[in-house]
Amino acid sequence: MKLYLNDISSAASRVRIALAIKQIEVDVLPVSILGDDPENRREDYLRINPQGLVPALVTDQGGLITQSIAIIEYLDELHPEPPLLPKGLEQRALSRSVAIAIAAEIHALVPPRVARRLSTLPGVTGAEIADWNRHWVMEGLQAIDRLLQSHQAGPFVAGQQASLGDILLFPQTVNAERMGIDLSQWPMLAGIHARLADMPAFAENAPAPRT
Ligand SMILES: N[C@@H](CCC(=O)N[C@@H](CS)C(=O)NCC(=O)O)C(=O)O
Repeated sequence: MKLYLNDISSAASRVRIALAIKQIEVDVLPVSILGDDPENRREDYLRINPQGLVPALVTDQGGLITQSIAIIEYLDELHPEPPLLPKGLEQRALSRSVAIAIAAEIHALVPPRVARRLSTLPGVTGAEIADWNRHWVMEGLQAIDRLLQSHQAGPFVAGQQASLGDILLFPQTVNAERMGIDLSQWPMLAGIHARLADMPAFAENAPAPRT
């Protein structure tokens, strides 16, 4: 299989974590996503992934899978052990809820293409874009912490094993810390983050810092 990615991408980090948990090897093809002429917006890459985003997986059959959650679920169905969703139905739903809250409600508001568009609007400064990013990450993580508290979650997002929800949570909390957000204001979230940071599949596949 071939995985198109960028090391700084938190969406690609999710897939790298899933691959590490399952010990699946793939060919990695880097795609630049920052700057004035990033590879992800070029025609060559749009022919591979019409959405122009990373990650994108090309399967052994030559099929294209886009969207990190769909890729992770594909890998989980292809190689069921160890499973990436808990056994209990409600726990599976909780794991998915957290994953979708991160992908759809937090990350979707703060990727490079949003910053690029905001920077073209009259009078919008770099500081205001940083404030925008911080706002959505803080509001989103706070809501997830409350959700996890209401489910009396632990030690991981949905039970005793790290699952899909944790795989999406970790790159987001790593990036939140890099933005200067103090996770200790959300003790449940901070506890889960710390346990994940101790696991090599997570720690070794965190998104790289932007240089
Ligand atoms: N919902 C998508 C998000 C993919 C995405 O936004 N990836 C970012 C990197 S983290 C990207 O390719 N950004 C390029 C851009 O925003 O122009 C997923 O989960 O795979």
